[in-house]
Amino acid sequence: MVVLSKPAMEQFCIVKNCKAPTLFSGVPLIDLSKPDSKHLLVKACQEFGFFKVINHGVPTEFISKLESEAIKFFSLPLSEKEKAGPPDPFGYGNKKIGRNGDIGWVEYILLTTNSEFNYQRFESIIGMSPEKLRGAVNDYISSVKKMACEILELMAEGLNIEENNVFSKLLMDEQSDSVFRLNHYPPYPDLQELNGRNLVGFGEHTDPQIISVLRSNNTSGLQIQLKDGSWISIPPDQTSFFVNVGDSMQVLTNGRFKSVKHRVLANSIKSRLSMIYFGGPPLSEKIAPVPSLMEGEDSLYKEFTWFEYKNSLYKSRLSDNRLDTFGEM
Ligand code: GA4
Repeated sequence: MVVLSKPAMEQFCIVKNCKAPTLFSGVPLIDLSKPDSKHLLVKACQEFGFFKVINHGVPTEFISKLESEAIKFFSLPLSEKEKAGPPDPFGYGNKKIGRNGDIGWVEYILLTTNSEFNYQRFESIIGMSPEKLRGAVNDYISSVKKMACEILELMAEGLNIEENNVFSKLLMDEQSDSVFRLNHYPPYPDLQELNGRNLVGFGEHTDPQIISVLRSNNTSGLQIQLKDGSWISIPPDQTSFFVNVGDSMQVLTNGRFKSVKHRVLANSIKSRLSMIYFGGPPLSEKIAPVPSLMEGEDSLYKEFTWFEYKNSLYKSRLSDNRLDTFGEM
């Protein structure tokens, strides 16, 4: 079993064990094979900014191939894994998240999906083949991106936007600034120390991009925040995908769709492995509400490019409300 080195507990974020551990049974379920899914999708994005997808078309083989590469990597000694770090911004990271002092009970690999990531970092790591890893990541991402685009097209249809591919074109663009992340949350066995509270694996935040598509193994931990501020635990499901509305989508829909606040709590028994595709626009893209959604409405946001948003987000802490800076007064 791989454990992260024992931290000074005061560095970590610990949360009260409220009603959250009861698994929530009301996660909206979107069946991509059903023609009426666009209406349910819109409702889910307005209410939760979050839903679960079945009949997604991503081959199981791609998921298991990438999962086994990830398990192989995360099972290695820290000194080997560190050869693929630091995440500057891409590569292996351990506990430190971002640049401004956030930490979590997590280790991860962050990759870009457009420009060439230098897989040579994995060359000298025992038992890893950069080519095999690259192949597994590329097969997985191209299939998940296809599903994400299908979902984005359904969202646009559900919002009665006539313009074709208004959202999906942003991900299809060769310059799409998308990110891929493999997160490993080792079990945290020292529960007595926590007095029934929970150690935070990945602190609360919203995703800055347009859409995020997550697949995890069967270990719980993911929680989302409801509109009333309460946290609910999402039952894991390794055969489905979970989708988050990101900050950029909230802006594109002039606030109709909600960028969902979420976090991951460490598990005391099992490790959690998740793979997340963050679909972002090209850097030069203006992030502004779609004109046809603006009839009789003012924009809730100042105009900004994805490049400007990224610059500001890397100066922020994980839990900051990053869209605040861009809200119209
Ligand atoms: C959250 C979503 C993605 O995981 C991520 C994260 C990024 C990072 O890990 O480098 C950030 C975080 C995320 C938002 C605020 C900044 C940047 C950590 C952090 C404290 C890759 C992303 O795009 O934004």
